[in-house]
Amino acid sequence: MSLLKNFERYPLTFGPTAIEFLPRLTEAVGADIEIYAKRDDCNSGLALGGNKLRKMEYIVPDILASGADTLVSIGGVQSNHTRMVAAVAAKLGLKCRLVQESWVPHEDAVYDRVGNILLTRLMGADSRIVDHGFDIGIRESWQQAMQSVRDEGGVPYGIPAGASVHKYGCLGYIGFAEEVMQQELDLGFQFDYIVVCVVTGSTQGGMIVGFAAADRAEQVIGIDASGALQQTRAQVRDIVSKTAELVRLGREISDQEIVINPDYAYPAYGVPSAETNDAIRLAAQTEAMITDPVYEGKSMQGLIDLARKGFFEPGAKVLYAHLGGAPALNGYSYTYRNG
Ligand code: 5PA
Repeated sequence: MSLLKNFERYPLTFGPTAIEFLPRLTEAVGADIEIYAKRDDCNSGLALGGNKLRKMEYIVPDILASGADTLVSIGGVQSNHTRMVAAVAAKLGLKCRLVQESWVPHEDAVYDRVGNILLTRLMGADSRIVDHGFDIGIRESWQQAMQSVRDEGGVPYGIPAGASVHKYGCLGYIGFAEEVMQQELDLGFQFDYIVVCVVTGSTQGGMIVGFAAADRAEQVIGIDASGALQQTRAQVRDIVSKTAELVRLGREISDQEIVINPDYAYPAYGVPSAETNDAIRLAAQTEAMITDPVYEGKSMQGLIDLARKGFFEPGAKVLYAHLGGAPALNGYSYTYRNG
């Protein structure tokens, strides 16, 4: 029985996302495992899709009930999340005000004009760039943006960074876990590990709660891309506990069930290492699967490295959760000028 049966969902995605075997990547990695991907990067027709739409499906009913006329959210300049909030606003006929902070120490002549922020502006959002550095918590600039909407006579609906500390932010990825378990029945086997990028926490958090219902939470391997492990771990811990209670999981989730590997976030949030770039190139050149330097490239790097180090036992079936994010590549055009 679904943990989500009492929660309303407003469809923004095409439905269950594809799971595909990645034979050429599996071979190139050269470990005795099989690599699959679940393609949440191809989940919707809204502005190139991605993980935030799964989260937003369970937040939209609350937005509509609130009577708000403006969505307010926050992220970095190349935030995928704010692109998705802008998309949802456009689709619902609401206004959108975004605070885009300088989260990434990256210099590129067109960084603030291409990729996510270009799409965000194109969808009519009022996007305001501010100077603050990286932080996944509740931000003053976000609260100020809400106030500025009120001052103008509007009714704001606030969505925190990555929709993560929102009451319903984790529900979408509980749905992901339930969807995987359903797909496993059709595939005729179970995955041994699910590898997922973690920053603000509700993607992995939802998976942990969803898989915990089958006592499989420890199979969810979070690869930190925040470079702020303690804060990210504390945020995942907090939202997992609150969400387990919200959906009446019926038991506590232990610290051991929250697995986050910090080894691939270097040198900084939003800055790819040479090894991240190698992973991005390998996935692109073997499977035409496009990953980005901020999030998915780091979880791909983690998957490849862990596989080569023997972290996954022989014969393991590993599911890479592809959460989207490719538009940010445009902000790194110099890095990939030769491929
Ligand atoms: C993001 C997040 P969580 O924030 O739920 O942990 O997800 C991490 C993640 N992959 C993984 C992609 C493509 C993502 O966009 N992005 C944020 C954004 O502002 O875009 C919330 C940070």
